[in-house]
Amino acid sequence: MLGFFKKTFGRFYEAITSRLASLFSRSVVDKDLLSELERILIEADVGVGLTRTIMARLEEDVRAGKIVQGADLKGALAQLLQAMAAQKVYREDARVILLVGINGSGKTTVAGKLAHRFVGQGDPVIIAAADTFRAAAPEQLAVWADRAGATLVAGKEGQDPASVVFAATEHFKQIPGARLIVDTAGRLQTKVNLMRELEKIGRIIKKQLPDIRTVALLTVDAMLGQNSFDQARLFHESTHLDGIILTKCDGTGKGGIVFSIADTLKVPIAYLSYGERMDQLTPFDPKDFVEHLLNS
Ligand SMILES: Nc1nc2c(ncn2[C@@H]2O[C@H](COP(=O)(O)OP(=O)(O)OP(=O)(O)O)[C@@H](O)[C@H]2O)c(=O)[nH]1
Ligand SMILES: [Mg+2]
Repeated sequence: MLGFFKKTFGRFYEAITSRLASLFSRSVVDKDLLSELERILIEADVGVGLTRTIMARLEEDVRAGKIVQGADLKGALAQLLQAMAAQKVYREDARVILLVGINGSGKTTVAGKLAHRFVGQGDPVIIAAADTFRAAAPEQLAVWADRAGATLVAGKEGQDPASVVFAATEHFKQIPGARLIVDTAGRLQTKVNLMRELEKIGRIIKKQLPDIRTVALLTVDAMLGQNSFDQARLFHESTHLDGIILTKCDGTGKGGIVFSIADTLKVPIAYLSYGERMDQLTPFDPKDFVEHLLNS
């Protein structure tokens, strides 16, 4: 498991892990060490506010004599980070997944990866190409669906995406045990249009499949760092978000973003996506994540 994590997320961790190792090996935790830790957390995109909270707790433990050596610090930090990343836990049992996110954040790629994952678990998968805004979108999705062994339901360019979703839900009803993944457009003429469209899609699903557990997952490009929050908030306002998929984790060393997202948005991290291959997606496990982050 360690090998898998290191190989996969080596870069995602690197800014944090290697620098932390030298702190944890010291025999005394002093002011200098703490400010070095603070710098590392901020540079790893843990976020200024959250870093302050973490530092305040650790300083308290130092004052109380609970943290003396670097090893104590490691234990305390591990507990804090795990608690933060695990505030909300994502359950993977939804039959319908609505993927939302700004353009280029990795929705279509994730649709393919999730389809591959569920097909691997033995479930028939239907993908709805609800991005009818971009001409090439259904073709891109068709390639993924084909590779994953999923069925694609697509419309024509410019067709009302809600009607594609309607057709997909009709198909879904015919196939026992199926999963439905809805890929949406990341860009419309205006944000208002985009949000209205997502609301409409949400309404169709609810009306068509009232008894089926449906979740909306937001793809967030990990490379955007702290800039991703404004977008996440925007989506959060019009769509209730059930989880975050952090994408392009292979492209950044700032894995600390995981904690600031979980803490700020109070939405669980559902998956980490880290490459362009179909199997490069993993459910997010806070305990594993923190363990590997703090152990180089
Ligand atoms: N390295 C890397 N590239 C990725 C990852 N996920 C997506 N990409 C690439 O990022 C680009 C955008 O990904 P898409 O899946 O098309 O994003 P989208 O959200 O569907 O974009 P729109 O449909 O335009 O809104 C593509 O070139 C992908 O190959 C990832 O985890 N790692
Ligand atoms: Mg797309």
